[in-house]
Amino acid sequence: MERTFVMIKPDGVQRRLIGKVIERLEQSGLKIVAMKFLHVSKQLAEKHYEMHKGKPFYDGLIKYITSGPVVAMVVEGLNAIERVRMLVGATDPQKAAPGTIRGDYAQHIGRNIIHASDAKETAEKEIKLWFSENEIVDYSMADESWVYEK
Ligand code: IDP
Ligand code: MG
Repeated sequence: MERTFVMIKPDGVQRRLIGKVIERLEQSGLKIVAMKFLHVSKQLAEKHYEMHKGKPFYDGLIKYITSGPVVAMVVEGLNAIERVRMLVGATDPQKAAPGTIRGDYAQHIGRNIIHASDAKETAEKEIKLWFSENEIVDYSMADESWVYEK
């Protein structure tokens, strides 16, 4: 099964949306295999968003992501990377469809609640950056044969 990295950003935590966001991931049949609550250091934030260095929103983005605690997760499931991106919605909440997390809970591109890896390589890289191997838990769910035919 595919794995992806998901983070509930500081605005999601401050607005008490942790439960609602996790509920959406769980309801779709995705499985959480790692989770932690932490204040992101400037160093981790810069590493995580290194591809955006030099962009006009970069400084604000680092400030935002380090402004309060976040929930970091590894989520597993069939096509988890693309599936989670679909549940999350477009980067700009103004363009995110209703029914998506950003479409339902956010207003502004600079306060868009949640991060999710966008491709196989970034998912691998981000999971390694945020979690050590022994923080990822291997287990089965009781309803697996009801979520997946095989
Ligand atoms: P993504 O989170 O949907 O993958 P990216 O383009 O990778 O979107 O941008 C990373 C994050 O940077 C966004 O989620 C958002 O928090 C922030 N961001 C992107 N573009 C802007 C912008 O134009 N203004 C403010 N923040 C932005
Ligand atoms: Mg991105």
